[in-house]
Amino acid sequence: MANTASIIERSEVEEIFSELGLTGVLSGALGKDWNKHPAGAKLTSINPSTGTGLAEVLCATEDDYENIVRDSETAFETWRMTPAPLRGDVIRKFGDALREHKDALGKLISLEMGKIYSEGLGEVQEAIDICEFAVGLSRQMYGKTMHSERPEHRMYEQWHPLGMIGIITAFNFPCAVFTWNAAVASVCGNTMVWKPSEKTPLISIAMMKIAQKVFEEAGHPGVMGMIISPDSKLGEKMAADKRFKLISATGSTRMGRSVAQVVAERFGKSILELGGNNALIVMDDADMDMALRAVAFGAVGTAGQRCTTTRRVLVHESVENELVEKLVKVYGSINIGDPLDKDTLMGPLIDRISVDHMQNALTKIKEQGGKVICGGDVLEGKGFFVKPAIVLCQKPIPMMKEEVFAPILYITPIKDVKEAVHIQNDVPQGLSSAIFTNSMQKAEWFLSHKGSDCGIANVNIGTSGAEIGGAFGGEKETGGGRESGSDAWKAYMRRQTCTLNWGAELPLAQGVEFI
Ligand code: UN1
Repeated sequence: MANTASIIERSEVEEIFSELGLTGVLSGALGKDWNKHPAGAKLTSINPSTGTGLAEVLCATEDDYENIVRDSETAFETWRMTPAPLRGDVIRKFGDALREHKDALGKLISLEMGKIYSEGLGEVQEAIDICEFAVGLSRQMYGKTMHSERPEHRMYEQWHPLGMIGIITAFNFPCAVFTWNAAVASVCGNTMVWKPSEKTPLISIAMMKIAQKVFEEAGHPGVMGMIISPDSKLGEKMAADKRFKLISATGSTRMGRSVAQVVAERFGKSILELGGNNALIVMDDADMDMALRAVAFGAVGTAGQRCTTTRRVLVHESVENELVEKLVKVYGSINIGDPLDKDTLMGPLIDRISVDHMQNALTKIKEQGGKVICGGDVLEGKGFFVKPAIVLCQKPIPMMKEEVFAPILYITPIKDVKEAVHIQNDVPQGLSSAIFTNSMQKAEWFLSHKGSDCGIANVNIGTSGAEIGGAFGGEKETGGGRESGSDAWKAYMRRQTCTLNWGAELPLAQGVEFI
């Protein structure tokens, strides 16, 4: 075989892959079978901690796309007929398999994406949790019954699967966000094709291989497929392809805007989980230690590369100095380096482009009057390491309205909760928000309809690290979609309202008389 793309140098990857049973050619086109004769172009997975290649993967071609889509459509015919609790049982096994390989997957996430091991493990746990949620859900996809206004009539609604769906995910949560969609969508009876980020092909292949093994053993090959390609055309093709009844897209607002338009044009459905620009408000009566820890994790965790990352702290003027002083100390004590080293709290950014992007943003921030009081430097040597930055802004500056996917934290003083919420909401995005206060009035005001306009609003909890039980997503340019828990499952199904006449007359609704 001409193509021999495979693991390059890191023995860790070799170990992890052999634990996961992933041997031979690494194909980014995974259909019904592990693609044994891939023909696509080579893509190198880069370790962001060293800047060197971890492994080479063969990308999906247009032919692979067609085959995988066809298999997925075929699989839908039998999967839809499988009772939902039995579908749940397959997802239970998928969750068990993730649990079995939790350490290896967590390690692979750290190697390929760069988040610290504890966060890598946390991400796999999030995937396990949503599988468990989906198992329960498989017996709870309830429809309502209504009282008909007509005699001897019964009215109810039921939920049917949509068909084949497309899942587009970003590099920062390659395992959890796929599973939020895949676990829920599959108990709903859908089949799916996943297009992960080309920046994290190895963890995506590992996840898909685990899923496919479980589905194959359960007698349902083809329910999950995957195409990896750095070519944005394949993503655009998915968005335009009528066979995908729903496109669930997680990523930048720019990507989401184009996906949404193309999908809407053909009357498809979409779930959009796009950019965030999350603020954390610290009031004068807040527990400072708690607030401090929440800000540190929210702003520095995952090197500022979560959509829920704390990007702005709006702090009461009377406690600003105290918070800033303590925060600068905390920033100074944060170990930056190898994400697999247990003392490390911050790993690298995903690539050189992100490093440059952060530097350009800092230049603009300074031009606009922002005062960088700590961090922001690029660390010399291998990999894509930076120091997290704190920027003081007496008043909001235009850059504060942009999501920069890097650890830049703005701190702005506020006089009261109303001013804080006004500044918080005065950005195009609306994902996550938080307030630290011990005042019930301030907390409730923040949570009221006059308060936070975000999809997530927390009290005495940071902006990131949401649990899977709630619906996840946000408003405005965040896209309005909801994934994960609560009743987010409804977006993966079509609702049917059924009215049944069991009488011998044909009364019309609203009392209309006809023949
Ligand atoms: C994302 O960054 O796209 O709430 C997802 C959190 C995580 C998920 C983040 N549970 O921070």
